Amino acid sequence: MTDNSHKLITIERQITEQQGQFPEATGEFSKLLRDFTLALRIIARDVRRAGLNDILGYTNTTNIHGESVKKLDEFANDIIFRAMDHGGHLCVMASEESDGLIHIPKEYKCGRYVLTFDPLDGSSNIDVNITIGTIFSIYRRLDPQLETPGTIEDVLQPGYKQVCAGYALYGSSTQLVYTTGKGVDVFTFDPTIGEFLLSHAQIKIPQRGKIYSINEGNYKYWDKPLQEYVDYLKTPADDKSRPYSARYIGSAIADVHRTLFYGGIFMYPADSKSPNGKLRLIYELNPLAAIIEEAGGRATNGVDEILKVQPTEIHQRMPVFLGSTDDVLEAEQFLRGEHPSQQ
Ligand code: AHM
Ligand code: MG
Repeated sequence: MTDNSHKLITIERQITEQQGQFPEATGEFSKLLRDFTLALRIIARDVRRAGLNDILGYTNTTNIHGESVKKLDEFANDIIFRAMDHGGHLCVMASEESDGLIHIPKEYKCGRYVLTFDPLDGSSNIDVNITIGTIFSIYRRLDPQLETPGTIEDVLQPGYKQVCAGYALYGSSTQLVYTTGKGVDVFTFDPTIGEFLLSHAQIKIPQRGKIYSINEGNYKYWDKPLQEYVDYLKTPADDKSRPYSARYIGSAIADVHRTLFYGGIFMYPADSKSPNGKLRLIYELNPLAAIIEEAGGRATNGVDEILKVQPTEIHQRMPVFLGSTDDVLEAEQFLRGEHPSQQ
C-alpha cells in the first residue's frame, strides 16, 4: 500500500481529476470510462457467480480463431457492447471474440474514440476458478472532426497511440489496472459499495526479477536461442541470482499482473507450431505493453518494441517478451546470439 492509503479515491474521481489537467478536455473521456467501468462491474459480478449459474461449459460455437467459446466470453462481449454502443463517445469497436469491426448502431451518434478489447482473457481457466480478466485499449479516431462511423484504419493504430489502456482482473479480488500515460494506478473493487477504490498508486515494476513465465511444454518447438535463454535461467549461479522460479498460469492477464508486481519475464514466443506466437497485438499485447512500459518495464516481440509496431490486421498475432527491463534486454541478447554465456 502506498502513502495514498489514507485517502479514499474512486476511479471516477481520479479520471475526472486527470481530465481537469487538460484545458481542452470536454469530459467526454470521463463519461466513456464511466460507461466502461459499468460493464466491468457487471462482468465481475457474473464471473463471481460463475460456479452457481448454469453459465459454465462450452457453447457449440467457435470464435474466429477456431477456439471453443464459453458462454461467459459471449456474455462479457455482449455486456461491453451494450454498455458502450449508445454513449456517443465511440466511433467503432473491435473485440477478440468478434469477427470484423463492431459498428455503432445507426440510431446512435458516433464519437471521437475507438475501443478495442479482449472481453475475457484466459477463458480456458473459467471452469477451474482461476483468475481471468478483461483487457482494453482506447484510441482517438484518426480524424476527430468526423462524425461518421469509424474505419479499419481507426482500429489499426500502433500501441503508442493508446490514450488509455488497462485490464480488469477477476482474481481473489477484482482489480482495475489502468494508465492514461501518466503512470499506472491499481483500483480494487469493493463489492459492498460497488466502487473501484485506488489501492496502489503509481506502481513500478522491479528493474530485474527472479521469475520466468512461459509455456515450457513447447520447448521442443522453440528456436535454439530461446532454449538457451530458458536453460540459462534454470542454471544455478554462484551469486545466487539464478535459478529463476517458473510460474505459468495460462491466463496472460494473470501472468502479466504477477510480473508487474514481482518482476521477471513473461513470454509467449513464436515457435515452429505457432510462427506468430499466440497472443493478439491489438486486444492483448498493446494494452499489456502500455501498462508494463508505463510502470518502467519493457515489452518487445524479441526485436521491436510492441508499442511501435504498425498493426496490419485486427486479429494479428505476435510473439511477446515483457516484464522487468533487465530481464527483457537479456532475453533479447540471447535471441540475437549475443549473450556472453553463448560465446
Ligand atoms: P484467450 O484470450 O482465448 O483466453 O487465449 C489467450 C490465452 C492467454 O491468456 C494465455 O497467455 C495463453 O492463451 C495461454 O496459451 P497456452 O495454453 O498455449 O499456453
Ligand atoms: Mg485473450
